[in-house]
Amino acid sequence: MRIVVPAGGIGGARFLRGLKAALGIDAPTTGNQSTDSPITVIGNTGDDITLFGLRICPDLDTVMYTLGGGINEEQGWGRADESFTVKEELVAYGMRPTWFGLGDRDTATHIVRAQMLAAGYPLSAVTEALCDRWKPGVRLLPMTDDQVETHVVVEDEEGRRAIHFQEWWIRHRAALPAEQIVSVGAESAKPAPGVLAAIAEADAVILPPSNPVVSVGSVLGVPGIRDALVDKTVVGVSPIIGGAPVRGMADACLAAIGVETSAAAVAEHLGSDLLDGWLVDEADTGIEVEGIEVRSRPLYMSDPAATEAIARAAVDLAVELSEGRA
Ligand code: FO1
Repeated sequence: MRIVVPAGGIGGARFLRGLKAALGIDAPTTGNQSTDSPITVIGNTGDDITLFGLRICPDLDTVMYTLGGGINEEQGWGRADESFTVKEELVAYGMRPTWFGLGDRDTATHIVRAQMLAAGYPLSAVTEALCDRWKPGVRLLPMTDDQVETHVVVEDEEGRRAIHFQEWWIRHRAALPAEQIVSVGAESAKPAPGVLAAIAEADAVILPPSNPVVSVGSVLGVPGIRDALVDKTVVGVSPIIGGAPVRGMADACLAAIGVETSAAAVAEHLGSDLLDGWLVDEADTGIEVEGIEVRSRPLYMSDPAATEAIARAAVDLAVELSEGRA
């Protein structure tokens, strides 16, 4: 069974760990897992930022580290056993910005990526090379090889301006009201090699509980991807439980686009032409969304077994609905 998962960072990566378990994809083995895994991840690259001459891809790295066993578990991003000597030295040189938590181990990933990009390799080839080491057990594709960056229009005492998503997210903790969220470059971006083929060949598409605006939304914003997904059976897992995001600050992003922070509103926002099924938590039992099959079950990814059960339920609903489509 081939499954495509458009994913963002922390929530998406944790869900993918459960999906691998549900499909019996065991721990990293020898050989390059990216080609023979039944799971293809279309990773969000809108979070990407260039700092200190390095190209940093937070959501691709979060998926790669989480599934490859290198993630800082409690943080959900960055490497385990990390140190910040390079960051301290950059500060000592007066380098800006100082708000980005650049870890020493993580810096090696960004150096490999910067070197390969400078040599002319596309991001998809870089990602495959990095996954040769981490063996995430899924095929990890960037949503595009073109540069697409999420920027946020804000206004404060410094005036009205657009800042990079990372500055809004990390420095301002998304507390600065966002007037607009813009995917800079999306209109001319093309799906990365293999993305449309993976979608066409998929038996099911699952939208994990990633941020529906800046993660899943960014992937859907690459021209051609959403249209390709509409033809498939798509089941989403709500990132909102009982009116609040489980983790992260999706509510700040939803407010920026005028969408209520609720499981029903997010499903309506994603669209009944895209979504066939929508898993919501028991706190949201009984909600109905026109044209979408809503099922409720516990959705807190509280431990590996719970996460695997959620992933299993998403796959089972996709199978049920795809048989209905046949
Ligand atoms: N998130 C933070 O809240 N603070 C940080 O200092 C930080 C640094 C960082 C470094 C590398 C990386 O891959 C991710 C990092 N993140 C940090 C998370 C980042 O903001 C991502 O955009 C989130 O994953 C949101 O999707």
